[in-house]
Amino acid sequence: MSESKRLFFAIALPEEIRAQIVYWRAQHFSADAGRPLAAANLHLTLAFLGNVSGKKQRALEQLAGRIRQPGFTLTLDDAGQWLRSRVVWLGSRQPPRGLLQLADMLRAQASRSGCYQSPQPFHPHITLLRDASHAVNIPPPGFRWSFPVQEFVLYESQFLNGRTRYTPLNRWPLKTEQ
Ligand code: 2AM
Repeated sequence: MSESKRLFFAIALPEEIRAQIVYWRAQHFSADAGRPLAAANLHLTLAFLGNVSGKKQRALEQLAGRIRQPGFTLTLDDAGQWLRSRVVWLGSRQPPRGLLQLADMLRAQASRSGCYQSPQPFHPHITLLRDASHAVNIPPPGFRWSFPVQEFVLYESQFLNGRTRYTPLNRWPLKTEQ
């Protein structure tokens, strides 16, 4: 039997946006605010799958390949902190409908395939800091980060040598924006 992998579907961020976010984060948050995610790891999760066997991974990939959703523009114009999960995040004041529909579909497919999905509503976000256990001042994002989303990605999450690494395993295009 093949080994299981810890998987999630997400949206990748363009490299230049990641660089701008990391610069903004370094300017506004001191070292004791929390543990910053590496620039390469910044992403927006659509559906967390947990530990998945090779067989289930292939089934989920087939289902993902059937999704015919339009692309959309993602604007990162909101930031906040969740003290319960101890994260500082970036997000959208008005998440695009395409993003919410895509996440709904992937979460429904995951749930039907036996991957536990939290009953909590989906709050699209990009985690910037982990272990942010005390309230910090969150400035508004300095300027609007906007970019077209034309695909979604299946990532493997690994913890190796004390570091978390997200490796893209597969990706699927969204339909061209109208
Ligand atoms: P987070 O950044 O808000 O913690 C990989 O762990 C990605 O899956 C992260 O973006 C994480 O969101 C998300 N995720 C959602 N549910 C999770 C869970 N139960 N355990 C770990 N990660 C989860």
